[in-house]
Amino acid sequence: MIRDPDLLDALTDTVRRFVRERLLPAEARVEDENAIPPEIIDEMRALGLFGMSIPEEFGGLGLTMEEEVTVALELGYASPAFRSVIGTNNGIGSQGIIVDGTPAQKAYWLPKMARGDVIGSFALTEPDVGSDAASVRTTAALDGDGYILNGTKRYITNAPVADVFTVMARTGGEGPAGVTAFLVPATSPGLSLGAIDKKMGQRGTRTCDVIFDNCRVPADAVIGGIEGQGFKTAMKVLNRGRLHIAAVCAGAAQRLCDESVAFARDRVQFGKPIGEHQLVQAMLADSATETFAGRSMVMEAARRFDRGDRIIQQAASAKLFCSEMVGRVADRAVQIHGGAGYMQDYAVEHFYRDVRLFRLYEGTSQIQQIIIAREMMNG
Ligand code: COS
Repeated sequence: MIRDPDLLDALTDTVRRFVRERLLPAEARVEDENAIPPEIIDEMRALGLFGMSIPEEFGGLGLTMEEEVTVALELGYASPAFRSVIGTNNGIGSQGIIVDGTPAQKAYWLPKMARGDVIGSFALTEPDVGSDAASVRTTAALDGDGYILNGTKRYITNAPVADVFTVMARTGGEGPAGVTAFLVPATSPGLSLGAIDKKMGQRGTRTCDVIFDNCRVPADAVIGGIEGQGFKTAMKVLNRGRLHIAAVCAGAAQRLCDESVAFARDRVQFGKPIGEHQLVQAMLADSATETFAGRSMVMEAARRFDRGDRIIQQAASAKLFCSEMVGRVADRAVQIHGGAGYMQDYAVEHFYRDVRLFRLYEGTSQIQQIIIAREMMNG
């Protein structure tokens, strides 16, 4: 749903200009330094990007899903690490509070997150728990007027800079019904961080372990105040997150198409630009077609989300298709660039590594297939 097309156009234009004028020129520096320049983070704050999907009443832009994916398509055009800075505040780091938080939790955390003063992070994955999210082993034992958390969370995006974690921990028996979601400030006694992970790509985005060693939180840290709802909260958060990631993939695919066309126009072999050779044209055409398909899927799923339809299947389909699609597009982009595509002088080299993550996080492609098939079988 687009509430005001002119306003959305203005926002999209602003973000597009920001991406072209500020982010693209900083990509090489981010690769070299493995960090996002602080002035860029400040500019993102000023643009309101930390609170895109946080409701207006809490100081965010309150974008609908269709509006959010429109902006995410633009942000996806730059190195994924830039989007990741604001990704958790708009997605998995804040959505648990938005969808299931108590009024007090919303009033306390959301305005700070919307301003970018507080960075939220989502701690579900563990050393022994990834796809089987209902099996989390981190425990939260009731103790007087609070809970004691013990366990380790792994590969947690933005953990090194996070101020508050949405933590999935076991309060009851086995399975999904035993999982509760907690809001745990990074300063909580007993919470510590592991070493920064050395990743394949997405340099500039930091992940690490989050370790709970008798970490005490008050009873009002339970999201929504109800035990046993954490798994469902996580699933709802991921439904929205997967659509957002699909949009980022389609945005990255567009960038890879544009880089490929620019190179194919410039590079001359056999007496003409390689873009005039049919075998290169076939790769360009396949990439453009798949990018268009991905973009169309994302927009349609987002419209249905805003209508209030059940979009579990469509969000999973969009995530599955777009993350796999951008992998193929990145592969073709490197192929079109030839030897140059293997060199760090060209953006396609790091995009090739960066986009690999999209098939893994917020549910692997195989998990999306399982979700899609289950929705189909359950009618
Ligand atoms: N949206 C809303 N509710 C959902 C849901 C969704 N996408 N998926 C499951 N639920 C609900 C179910 O309806 C069920 O509710 P009831 O108890 O009221 O019936 C409850 O949650 C338990 O669901 P289910 O029995 O399907 O749990 P499973 O353990 O079988 O879940 C999947 C399996 C694959 C869906 C889940 O483990 C999953 O999504 N794994 C991937 C996790 C992931 O993305 N990890 C990445 C880390 S986060 S970056």
